Amino acid sequence: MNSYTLQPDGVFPSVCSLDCPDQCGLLVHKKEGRIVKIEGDPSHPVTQGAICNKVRHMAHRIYDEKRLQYPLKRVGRKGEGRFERITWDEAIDTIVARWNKIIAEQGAEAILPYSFYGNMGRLGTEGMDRRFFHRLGASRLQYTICQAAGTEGYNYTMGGGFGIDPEDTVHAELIIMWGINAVSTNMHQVVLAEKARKRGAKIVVIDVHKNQTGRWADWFIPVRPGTDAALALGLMHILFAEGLTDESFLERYTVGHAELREHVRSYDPDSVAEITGVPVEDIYRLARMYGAAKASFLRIGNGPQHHDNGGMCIRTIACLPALTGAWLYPGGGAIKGNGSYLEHNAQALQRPDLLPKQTRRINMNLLGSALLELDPPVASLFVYNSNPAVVAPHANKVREGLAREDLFTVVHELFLTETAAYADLVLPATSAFENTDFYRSYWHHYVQIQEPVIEAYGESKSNVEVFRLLAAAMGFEDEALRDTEADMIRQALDYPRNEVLEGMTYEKLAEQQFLKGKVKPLFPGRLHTPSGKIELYSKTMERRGYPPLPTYIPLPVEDEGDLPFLFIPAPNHNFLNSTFAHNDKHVRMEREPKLHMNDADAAALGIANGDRVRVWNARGECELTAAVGTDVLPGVAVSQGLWADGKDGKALVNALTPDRVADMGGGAVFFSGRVRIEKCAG
Ligand SMILES: Nc1nc2c(c(=O)[nH]1)N[C@H]1C(S)=C(S)[C@@H](COP(=O)(O)OP(=O)(O)OC[C@H]3O[C@@H](n4cnc5c(=O)[nH]c(N)nc54)[C@H](O)[C@@H]3O)O[C@H]1N2
Ligand SMILES: Nc1nc2c(c(=O)[nH]1)N[C@H]1C(S)=C(S)[C@@H](COP(=O)(O)OP(=O)(O)OC[C@H]3O[C@@H](n4cnc5c(=O)[nH]c(N)nc54)[C@H](O)[C@@H]3O)O[C@H]1N2
Ligand code: SF4
Ligand SMILES: [Mo]
Repeated sequence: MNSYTLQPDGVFPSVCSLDCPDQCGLLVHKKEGRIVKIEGDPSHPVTQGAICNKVRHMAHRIYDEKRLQYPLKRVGRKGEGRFERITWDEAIDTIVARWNKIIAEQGAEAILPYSFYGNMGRLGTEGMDRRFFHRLGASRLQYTICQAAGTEGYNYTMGGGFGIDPEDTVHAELIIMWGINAVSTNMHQVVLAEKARKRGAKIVVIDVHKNQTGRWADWFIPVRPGTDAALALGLMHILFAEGLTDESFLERYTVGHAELREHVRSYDPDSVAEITGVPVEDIYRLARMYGAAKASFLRIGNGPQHHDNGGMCIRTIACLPALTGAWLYPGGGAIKGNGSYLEHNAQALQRPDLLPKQTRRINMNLLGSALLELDPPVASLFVYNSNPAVVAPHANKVREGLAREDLFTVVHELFLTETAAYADLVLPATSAFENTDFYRSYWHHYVQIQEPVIEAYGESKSNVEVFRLLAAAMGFEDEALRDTEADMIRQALDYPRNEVLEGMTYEKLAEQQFLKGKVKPLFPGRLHTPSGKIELYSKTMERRGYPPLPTYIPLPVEDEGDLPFLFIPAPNHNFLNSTFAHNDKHVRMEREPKLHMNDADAAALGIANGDRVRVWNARGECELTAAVGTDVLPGVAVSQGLWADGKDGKALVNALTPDRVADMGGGAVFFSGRVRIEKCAG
């Protein structure tokens, strides 16, 4: 631990730990040992001194009176939230005794770790935790809840998480924000786009909801949920038909352009308008804008891929820049995610070689079924960095699983979340400002370091510390389970295979706080696809039983007659997933959970703006406040935010979401569920 940074007063460089592409550099101001102010680091080339409202108010969360300080054991019923204070020794002894019993009777695979990226620090999310569970021989979680379908789809086209440098997007002439609510979820992309706009760029937003990002656009294009692939194919139809393609780019850098040209003939603008709800003249206008611009930039968001057809949808959109050769111009091309550039040495960090045998893998999107139906059953669940009782699909099923009396659940958390309320033991976690860790953005090209800025809160411990403690208590003697944070950062960055990380060391990061990867432009160059080119036709997909060419696959229809609305429960502005939903300051900023409806639908149901409405399907129900207008198309209902259970426990939108898996990657389909809506009585 760097004692310099623990001085009581001063300004300390830091990094935002939240699951947000911007991964800002921060300056944390301290007075008498406490954080008094958090601002953006003006010297960070992407942050440039600006951060979001959520993190400017982060100190309210760090020092929230509800923050956990001590280990707790449950004294009430599961889910009730009654606990009493115990010591760390008692907590660790209890876990070890229960796990040893489970291992003796059922084997270690009966233990399931469940986590996500509540804190993006790699040591705490893919480091000591993975080493520990590998050595234990636990079941392995598939991390599919966020972008799994879209990532697989994008990879078929582009060979990995490789897009353009966002800092180059200031040079774009046309910017299309496709299914991304960037004003809330990627604010520095908006700042960069504003710079491009000042130089004459036009900004188009394609979304199912005219939210803050749609209102900011020069042109907002509403589309029916789950139909974006058809729109992209319609654009391709026109680009080919009107000779707006870059033939030399297609020839040099793609495979399958002749097949694609033939294939998209059937996606004529009339049929596409019918499917997508986008008028024919708008499809022509957009295609011609896209065809005329050289440096056109697509920022592809998470929305379109949280559907049953999400993988294929992103695979399809990702083909577009190849048609016009946009990749060759500064600021042209696309970003879906840039996570592959800064790839560190994951084998060294996670140590899969410590696994005694290849244990079963469990898709996190099927947590409810895993807890209720798996055979052999899950006997113990260890949750950290995540709040599945609120964020996982089919939440009522998840909660039924968590309520199992025979399930031994441990939750490592900063707050007594809805998930923690079901735990047998709750362990207090440090905030990122109390830890050492390293961070790499999945959007910009910087690697950053965090060193402790404040002392650990109460008796809280970091993820790395907890897993080191558990390893020692289980009697595991492997050196990898005793490594320090600095050791682990060194091991992760020691990766000669990835030239982008060349020259990046722990020491340099500690000195400079952030370092930019040595990223080369994608073209001219060889992609990581089998052909080394952009695969408009993919033999890999063909082998795996997918259509080899980009294709529109309609969403499966869940009982359309009875369930007239497609329900899109997206994130909101002032929370980050369910983080901040437990902090009064942020809840006040967000006010209340709403349901955006089209005025024609509302009128037909006798619903007026501000009415309480009940939203339900066979999986569950919730109650929201109607926001009636023209921000969504008829047949679509949008809510924003993963609200905590709160006073009435009625804002649990994931009570309604399906736990089907998407077409690719085992991804989640949060946005493909259907519901009914009625005005609440009284
Ligand atoms: N403020 C804030 N920032 C966040 C988060 C947060 O919760 N709050 N979450 C973080 C995380 S983990 C992630 S993954 C990212 C996600 O951030 P984004 O990439 O912005 O993804 P979403 O907000 O899930 O959805 C984006 C948009 O897709 C739209 N949409 C839904 N279905 C469709 C469709 O079929 N077609 C089209 N075209 N649009 C559709 C939604 O209306 C929404 O406006 O944001 C991160 N940043
Ligand atoms: N309906 C609907 N559901 C969704 C989505 C959606 O758009 N709509 N989005 C989905 C997406 S994209 C994602 S990524 C998931 C995210 O789901 P989660 O990863 O569960 O995200 P959060 O709700 O932010 O919960 C993170 C938890 O980790 C805790 N935490 C933070 N730092 C630490 C730490 O250092 N140690 C420990 N032990 N705990 C820590 C926080 O207190 C918080 O309670 O949600 C998914 N769920
Ligand atoms: S949540 Fe995103 S925008 Fe806000 S400070 Fe963190 S990285 Fe920056
Ligand atoms: Mo996510």
